[in-house]
Amino acid sequence: MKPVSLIQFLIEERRAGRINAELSLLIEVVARACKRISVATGKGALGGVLGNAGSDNVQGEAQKKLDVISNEILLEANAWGGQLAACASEEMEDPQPIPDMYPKGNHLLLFDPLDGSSNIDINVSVGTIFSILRCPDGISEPAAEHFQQPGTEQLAAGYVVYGPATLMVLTFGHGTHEFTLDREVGSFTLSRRDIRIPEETAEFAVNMSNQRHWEAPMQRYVGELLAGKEGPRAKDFNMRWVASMVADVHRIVTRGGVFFYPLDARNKAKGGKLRLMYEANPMAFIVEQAGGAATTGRERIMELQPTGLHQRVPVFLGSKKEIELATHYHREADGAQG
Ligand code: P6P
Repeated sequence: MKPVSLIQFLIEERRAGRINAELSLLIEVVARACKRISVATGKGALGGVLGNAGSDNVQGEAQKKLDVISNEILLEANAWGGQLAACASEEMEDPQPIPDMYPKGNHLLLFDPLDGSSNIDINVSVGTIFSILRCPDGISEPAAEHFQQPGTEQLAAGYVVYGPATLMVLTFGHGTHEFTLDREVGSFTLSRRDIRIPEETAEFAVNMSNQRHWEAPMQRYVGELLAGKEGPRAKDFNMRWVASMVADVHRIVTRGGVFFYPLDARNKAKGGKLRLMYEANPMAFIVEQAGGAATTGRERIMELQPTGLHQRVPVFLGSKKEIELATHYHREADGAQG
């Protein structure tokens, strides 16, 4: 079968009326920026880009040089195209307006420019996560509150995983699709159309070192997985934890599974660890469009009304039946507590 490039795919989708020209162009610009990030991450020690930047981000986390470089690449690529009103990033406290000398568009772009960057120095897959929203009408200088829209308002979401291959997984509400970067040609080529995540799984991803801090329903749910064949689930489960959300989610998108970053006694005051606007919401959109589910353990992630640009939430996502069961345990425990 003749390979379909990302650009050809987007033209097909425009012809079918599933995407407009501005959004199509915006996705192409993001894809091009991620190709540059792929080159930068691929240089490793030879590029002088490993190690810490010597600064902290808005989350108070030490920034890697590649965090800052990736953020700059995405900001520069998106400044002049005319599709955006502003950008927001994990690496920046406030939204970044489009410079006055450039045309502004009707979209808002949010991103985690290099998620899992603590893995860079050990050469484990990292990734870019992005989400695209509509800019409210009449707003030329979007502020944080204009970005704070529920995940159901997303026009598109995607991630690019920089691994042995560089892959982009993308949705704009009509299925979830995967594109592989053909480095010889320099373009993303469609490699999986209409991905489906199996509803059942025997593979889970969670940082087990936090187990003693989890809430009771999470202890119960994971305890049953660990009990395996002899336990109430009557089957054995396998565990994977890359500690790079994009890599863990891509495994689930590829072969099923579930991913958890639950509330625990240490992160409860902050609302969780992972960020709603540019990690949980885009991943939830991608997973739901592939037939999976995404909750906080209590409610659907995409229905949350955001209260802050860098708001943190618990994340349960992946194979539908398992997410439903884990969420049921949490709701049941809440009900029991009254
Ligand atoms: P832990 C990476 O720092 C990240 O934000 C996600 O990519 C990843 O899933 C999680 O944190 C890993 O957290 O506690 O295992 O280091």
